[in-house]
Amino acid sequence: MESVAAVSAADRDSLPARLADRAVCIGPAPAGQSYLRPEVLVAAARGTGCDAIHPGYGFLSERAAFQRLCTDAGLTFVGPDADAIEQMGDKIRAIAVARKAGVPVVPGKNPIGAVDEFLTAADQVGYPCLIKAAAGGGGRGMRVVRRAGEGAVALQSAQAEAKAAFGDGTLYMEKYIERARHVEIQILADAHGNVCHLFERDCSVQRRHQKLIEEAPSPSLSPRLRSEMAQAALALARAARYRNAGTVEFVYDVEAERFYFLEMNTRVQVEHPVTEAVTGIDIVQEQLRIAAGEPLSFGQPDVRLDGHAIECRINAEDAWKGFLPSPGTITQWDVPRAEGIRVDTHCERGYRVPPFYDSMIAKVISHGRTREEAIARMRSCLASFGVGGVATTVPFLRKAIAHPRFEQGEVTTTWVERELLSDIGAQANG
Ligand code: MV4
Repeated sequence: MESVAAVSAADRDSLPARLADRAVCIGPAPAGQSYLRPEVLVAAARGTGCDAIHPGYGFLSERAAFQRLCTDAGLTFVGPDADAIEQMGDKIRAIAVARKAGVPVVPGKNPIGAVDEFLTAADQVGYPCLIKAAAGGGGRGMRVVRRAGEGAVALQSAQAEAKAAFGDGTLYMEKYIERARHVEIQILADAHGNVCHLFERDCSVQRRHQKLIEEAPSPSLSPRLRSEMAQAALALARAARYRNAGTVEFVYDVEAERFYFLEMNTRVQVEHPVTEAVTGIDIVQEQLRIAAGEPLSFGQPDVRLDGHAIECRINAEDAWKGFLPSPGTITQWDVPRAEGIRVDTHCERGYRVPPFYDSMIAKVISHGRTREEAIARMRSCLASFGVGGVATTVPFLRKAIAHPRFEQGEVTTTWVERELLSDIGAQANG
């Protein structure tokens, strides 16, 4: 397969532009004038003779209208169809599909309109509860409500925020699971009725809903719960007649040892390499097979867990200044090569990290026979990971990986902000 990289002016001379068979410039550096312009991307694909567009994991990857535009232009969109994107993009519809498929959902109420409606529902499910935006996802526009008196203000501000951010102020509420882990199941489904899961990833190490470290398998799940969660994800994918790669996100209640469906992401995710490491399955290759109408290259019995994998996201940010972005020219780029280490990056010495985009500059994935070995390999890789010219999250990640709570595999979603940052003397705010 030949590849064409669609790049903005800022990325014209970048490593991915050179790695692709061809690169085509789709506009000026600001994303709104390049990567976020559906018509321009489709025209560039057609103009270079492409058959398909892989949308990646940012920008337009979960825009139903972009999928439709591709299809109408005779291009294959490497992902699910527009109806599936739309259905899962509406978190209330997604919950309805999950419930109908017999997947556990968090006690709550949707949608929620007036304050009295919220208060009645909150009395039933109990405090604390969580207000979420139907058009949100990924944690944007959420409000924890700890007592009835906070309800009115929380509802009003959540609605205003949702309306401003998504153009849709529809809200719903759930019981807030306080001691929670974020666990998600990778699925792949082809056009021939094969729906397989690739087990789970644990993404509990987050700060402000930005994932920092992910791993597979989850250190917190028993084999029984792992299997139940995977079956739940398959049931949802089947009920949604889902095709291509997707991730079914759950919240795992550590105290009750129960899991609940949260939402489904209809794209390949940043953290997919940990799943590739422990299953040996190339997820992007399977996405391309599926999009081409071919069957999956494996069946469910072929999917077995091999060891443990951890991913650290390396961002051009200064964790000691509240994760302040640090764009600029990379003057040193020494990436260790070692057994059980994969580094995905678009960076090299001399590259200018643009101020326009996400600050992630690399992903380090370690793989070992055990979690201990994966941690040891990650630790040794981070110890010799040398970047100059921009601040990075490497020093922060070294401390996170070495923290006893992480080593014990015991952290919950609030760990970074409630414990880790003060333990290591980093600043929680910019
Ligand atoms: C929750 C939750 C606990 N209880 N819902 C965050 C991302 C989005 N997909 C949904 N998220 C959560 N939903 C209920 N009912 C915990 C999270 C959550 C989280 C919450 C606060 C701070 C950090 C978090 C990290 C991951 C998940």
